[in-house]
Amino acid sequence: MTADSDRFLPRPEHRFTFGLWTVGNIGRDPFGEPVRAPLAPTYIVEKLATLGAYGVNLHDEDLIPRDASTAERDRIVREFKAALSATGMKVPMATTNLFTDPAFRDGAFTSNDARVRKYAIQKTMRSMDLGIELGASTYVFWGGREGVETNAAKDPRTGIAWYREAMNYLCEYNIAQGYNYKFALEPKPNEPRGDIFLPTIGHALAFITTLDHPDMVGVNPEVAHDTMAGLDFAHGVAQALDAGKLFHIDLNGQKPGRYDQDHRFGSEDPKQAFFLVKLLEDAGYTGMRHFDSHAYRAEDEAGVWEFAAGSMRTYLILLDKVARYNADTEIQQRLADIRARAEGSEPFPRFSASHAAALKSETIDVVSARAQGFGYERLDQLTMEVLLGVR
Ligand code: DIG
Ligand code: MN
Ligand code: MN
Repeated sequence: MTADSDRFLPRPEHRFTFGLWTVGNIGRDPFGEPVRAPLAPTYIVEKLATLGAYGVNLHDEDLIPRDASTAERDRIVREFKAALSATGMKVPMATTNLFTDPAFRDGAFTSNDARVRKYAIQKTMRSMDLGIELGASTYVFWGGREGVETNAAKDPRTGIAWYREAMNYLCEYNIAQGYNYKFALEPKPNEPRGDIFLPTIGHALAFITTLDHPDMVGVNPEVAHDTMAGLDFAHGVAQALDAGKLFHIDLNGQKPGRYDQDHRFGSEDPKQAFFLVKLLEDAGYTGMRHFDSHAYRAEDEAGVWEFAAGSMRTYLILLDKVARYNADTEIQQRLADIRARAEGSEPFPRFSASHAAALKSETIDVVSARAQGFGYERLDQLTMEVLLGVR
């Protein structure tokens, strides 16, 4: 029997990744100054490698200061690549910081200043170049500043049209450069803008259908962002999976109706996290398990690494719970009974006039259907008992 610590010890094959900005979060918030010193990207790579992570992700400015000279940029990239090769850590995803620069005060791709919209596209192309240099294959677009505080600012259709203009242009750049990135839009309902364009997975999926290269673009949903909006995150992920558009995922913890807490994965709603992990595993998701989250502001650096280790450990513990759930005979028998009732006596056929005519005249036993419950209370209790460790 392997020791408990071995069973839940993260390894690179688990494909856990962290943004440099996550463990590098210095704890600044709207009401307080930083509480932790900045961590060098190379140090972050080394520390996460020792914890068993697979890789790191980054915004351009997480690695290269906005005002860096070309020589400084090349030195920083050289040193970072040396840390990657020394540790075997990868960079699966890259993205652009289109939210810190004051120029983005009214948005980046959707700013009411044409110069800023051009600057945002220029900055994204340069950041795509950096991502390719580091081996990234997924490129995330989180439009944190794409929105308004008042609809007096712009017709929302104009904002969406400018968003599409930028995405179409950058899809062409991806093709022209031969980068072969998979683009992933990251929805969020609000914060830092009063209301953000593409607020949910559904809005993003609809927007993708209007692009010139829809096949190139998917989504990068985040637990906290759907939860902030009071939505069931697993339902949104299921919608993305159904559309073949789950290109990446941001894992964390969040209480409904709060600001974007970005807490440690599984720390707020273990049942929601369990069913998310079960959905991803049932769907055969082979992408990165990316934690876009950070340690509590009350923590020092030691707490940051506890946060990182706990994120991965919780995912592995939930994987073990999924295995227990799938091996539990009473749970599986109850699920089989539900499936039998759901599937009925024969599969529902595609439409035909003859079938429609027969169906319209069929006598269906709705009376007993009205009377029969589904046993979900017992099934959910059994689920809770697996999660609480008594099954
Ligand atoms: C916030 O949820 C955003 C930024 O952290 C980043 O641009 C993106 C990548 O995961 N998530
Ligand atoms: Mn978030
Ligand atoms: Mn995110």
